[in-house]
Amino acid sequence: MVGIIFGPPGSGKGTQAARIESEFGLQHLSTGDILRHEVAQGTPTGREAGRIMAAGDLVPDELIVDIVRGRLPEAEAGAGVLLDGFPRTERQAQALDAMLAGEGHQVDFVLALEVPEADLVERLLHRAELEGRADDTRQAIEERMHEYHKLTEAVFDHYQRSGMQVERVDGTGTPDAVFERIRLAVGISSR
Ligand code: B4P
Repeated sequence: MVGIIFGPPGSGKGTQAARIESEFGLQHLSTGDILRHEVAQGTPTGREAGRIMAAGDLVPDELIVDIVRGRLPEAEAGAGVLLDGFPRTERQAQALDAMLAGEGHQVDFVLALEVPEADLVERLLHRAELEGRADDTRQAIEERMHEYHKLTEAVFDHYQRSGMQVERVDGTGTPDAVFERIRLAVGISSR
């Protein structure tokens, strides 16, 4: 099974993906986490991505597609994979579709978390106080929202057009309340 958790920055993708992983056995593959690990390790990929991420911009499609291509087969091997933060552009969505088609697979569901922008900014500024993430500054958050509207929203349309199961989920309220809505929306059986 291949699922995508989709939504604007701060909508709770990482938070909910961790729960879906532990309850449904889908392996959580977060491109943001992978990139932050590369940055922390000081690898060539991390050096290229770190500056771009801190500014709130998207890293180049080719770089991220290569990362996912390298990890997808292993991640898919068990019960399936939940992609978090990927695809984030139409080109990434096309690349993913082609990768999966090569194995006779396709995206099974897309979960789209919906949260008003004012709440998103508040969540990210709150996280900045707790974790001090380089891209949780007011200026970078503004740029991330801009990139989301300019490039990432198109991914939602891409999957809706192709007739996939796309579920909009209200992402407001407590993480527990959001997870209950996800459980109802996707209806995947627990392992
Ligand atoms: P990500 O790591 O994906 O960052 P994000 O969109 O902010 O999501 P995240 O998962 O961290 O936050 P969440 O919504 O769970 O990407 C970071 C950067 O990496 C990108 O800007 C880009 O530069 C680069 N990148 C990654 N993938 C890429 C790709 N495919 N192509 C190009 N570039 C890519 O949670 C946010 C906060 O809200 C948390 O503090 C959480 O505790 C809180 N929260 C969650 N649920 C809540 C709730 N219900 N109520 C209150 N708070 C809640």
